[in-house]
Amino acid sequence: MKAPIRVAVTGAAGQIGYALLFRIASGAMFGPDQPVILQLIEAPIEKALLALKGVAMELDDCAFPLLKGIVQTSDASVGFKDANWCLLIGAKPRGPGMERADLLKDNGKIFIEQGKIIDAVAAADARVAVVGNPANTNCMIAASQAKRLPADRFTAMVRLDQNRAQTQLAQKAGVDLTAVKDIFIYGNHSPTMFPAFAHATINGQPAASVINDQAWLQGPFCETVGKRGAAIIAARGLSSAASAANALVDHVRSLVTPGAIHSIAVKSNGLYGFDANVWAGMPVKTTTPGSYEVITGYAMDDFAKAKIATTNKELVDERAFVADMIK
Ligand code: NAX
Repeated sequence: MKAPIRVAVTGAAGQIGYALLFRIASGAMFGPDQPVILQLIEAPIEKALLALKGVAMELDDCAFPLLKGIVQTSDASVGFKDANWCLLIGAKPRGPGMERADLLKDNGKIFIEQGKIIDAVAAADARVAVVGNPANTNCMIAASQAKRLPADRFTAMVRLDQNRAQTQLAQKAGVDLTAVKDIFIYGNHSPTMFPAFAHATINGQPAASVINDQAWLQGPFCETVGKRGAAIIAARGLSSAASAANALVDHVRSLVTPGAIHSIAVKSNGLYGFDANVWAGMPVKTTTPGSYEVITGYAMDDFAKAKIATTNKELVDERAFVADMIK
């Protein structure tokens, strides 16, 4: 039996946490032979900590063979201690009438603190995956605090957008989901992100020629993927949770599987028209478990360049809002 790995999860008693923890404990994220210790971190609020206690009781009641321990805490320095993976889901939601700049600043404080603590106490091989919104910029903020851990350990999740795009293409073409490959998300996890349909394939053929409807690809397809989160809130009365948790399982699973090709948001070095040092969704190939290289060489047409410019501008604007915090 392998030694257990420590997986820290913030916002563990929230919606996504509730849909996620059972899948980590069952082996879906790290594989059926990898034991885990869950280090669950919640806000120091009585109601949240009580809810966390209930979640931990349910985890116990599942009798998962791979689950070797549960830590419950509101102290991040306890929760991130020796963690091999830090899954940052907890964030402040946007309240009524709240400006985007205020949301960025309030979350900035959380992610500055968590970035510092992770850098101080997490395991030497620690990897960080950010889900809490605005995920890309929160990830950049957390990474900005790290002196020990390199920036490529910090990734933000765009996998839910990738999964949404894959399903939309399969449904439009009337093919099985698994026939769709190489659909990657560029940019911000927000309605501006760009699902680069021109590089996707369906049964090995260019998706654009199989679907043969450029107006749909440029219009309704991009719009449906971009606004899917809002459509789910309108239908369910709550934001995406199970699909977000599933996407995080996929994000981490792909990152620990050498050879996997997928989209994650990583620190830009100027590729594909993104400003250096914003965290942007890109195609990557996992090299060794937890490490990746950005896939280069995809050609962008004028439509793609314009979409990337828009999502890049949003990322640059978000960075400007928090620039004074991360100096
Ligand atoms: P919930 O409000 O259900 O849960 C969030 C939990 O985080 C709460 O239990 C809260 O007490 C806790 N929390 C707040 N501040 C904390 C802190 N400093 N330390 C530890 N815990 C803290 O939200 P949920 O639906 O689970 O969504 C969580 C985040 O994911 C939100 O920011 C949401 O916008 C974001 N999402 C990101 C997605 C993505 O693709 N990147 C998709 C889904 C989701 O919208």
